[in-house]
Amino acid sequence: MREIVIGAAQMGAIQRADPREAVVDRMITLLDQAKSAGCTLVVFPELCLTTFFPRWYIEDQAEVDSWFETEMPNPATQPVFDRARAHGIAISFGYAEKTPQGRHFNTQLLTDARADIVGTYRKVHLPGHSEFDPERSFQHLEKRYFEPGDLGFPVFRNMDAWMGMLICNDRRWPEAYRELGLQGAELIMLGYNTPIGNSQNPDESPSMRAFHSELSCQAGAYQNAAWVVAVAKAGDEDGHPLCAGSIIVAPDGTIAAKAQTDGDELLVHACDMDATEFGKSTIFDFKRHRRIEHYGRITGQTGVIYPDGTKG
Ligand code: CDT
Repeated sequence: MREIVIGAAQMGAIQRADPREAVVDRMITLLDQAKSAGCTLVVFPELCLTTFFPRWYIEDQAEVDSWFETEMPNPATQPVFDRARAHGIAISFGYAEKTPQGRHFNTQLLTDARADIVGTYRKVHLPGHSEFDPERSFQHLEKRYFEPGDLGFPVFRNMDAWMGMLICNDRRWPEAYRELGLQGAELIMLGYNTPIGNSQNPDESPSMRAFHSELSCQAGAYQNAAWVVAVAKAGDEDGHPLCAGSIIVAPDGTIAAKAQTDGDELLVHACDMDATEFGKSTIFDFKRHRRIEHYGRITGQTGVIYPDGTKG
């Protein structure tokens, strides 16, 4: 048995005017709850230090940069690392990263139980658009503010387990999970900010948004025999509601824990990394069953090409 007691630290809304220090206080409260619950690893949402700023069209680069972190930890976030270290809890959280070279990424970090960073992941699948779209009731400008991640899908040895990360929209792409699965990932941690209300599909209900989130995470867990911890930033940010429904999914695809609110809420589950062994050695024994001679299109093309050669 290789048990990790995991806390999925869902966070409620963060308004545009909320300073990082106020958010950090909330993260510390969740860490204290996690300590009381016996957690040894806590996962926070995507871009968890600020409001989901890609909904705002901002032309001034200095203002854009004000949403980014140029180092990690930094004075605002150091208290989170200090509390995690004091509790002996490893953490993973998402933030907007500006590198010393001036590059911008949507990033998630992972620490060990001493709060030392063991690795980072930069979001590969960036949804939305890059220019102001007057047709939309709200913007989704991730393609404007971030570059696609340049680190691939790394997997790290941490706490006697193989761990990888995805970020939000990545969870909808089976290729992302498979990249991690092919490196033996036993635990996949991801955070998300998923708007409710879709100006491109006004009929889509909030429950459909939540269903698709669960469906994607459960499929990714089952098809790679890995634990998936999916953590929302939820609630209403300045009139823009976000999908809640954080979940911890077992390697057989079943939901082990699920959030009940759209606010700050800690889900706790004791996750046995050895529970991944059955799936990895039977139906998803990749070495025996995968037929890579038939998978060329997966990496050879992006869009659809019909059998008659026309492009979709
Ligand atoms: N943050 C993020 O990636 N959100 C996307 C919204 C897609 S709709 C433009 C998601 O997949 O949840």
